Amino acid sequence: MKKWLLFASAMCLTFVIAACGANNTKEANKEVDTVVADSGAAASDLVITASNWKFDQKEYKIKAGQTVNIELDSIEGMHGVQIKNTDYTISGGKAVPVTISEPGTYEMICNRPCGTGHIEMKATLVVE
Ligand SMILES: [Cu+2]
Repeated sequence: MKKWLLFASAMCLTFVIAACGANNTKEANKEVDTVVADSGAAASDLVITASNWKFDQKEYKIKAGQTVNIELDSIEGMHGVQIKNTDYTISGGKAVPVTISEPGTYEMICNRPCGTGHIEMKATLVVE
């Protein structure tokens, strides 16, 4: 009789712990979703989405002499953007006002060591 009681309480405890664990995971996921949604609402004119190991487009276009708020969204891995031949670097979470007065083609590279495909992370910024 006592053994049964012990077994029953052990089962109850296991169930409670499992339920708590599941709730925590759900809440953590919810928080991450909210953060992503908020960063997407920032006032940026151009969002570059980076993943392992590419940017979402091969080519981005902006107008010469106009200030464009460029934001980097790393959806997989941690990346950064450097616009070559300029002083601009863009890291995640915040839009950077970029003004390039000289029309031309600028190479953009990932400036944050991010793994095996890091050196292949390149895109072109066309300033026209
Ligand atoms: Cu990288």
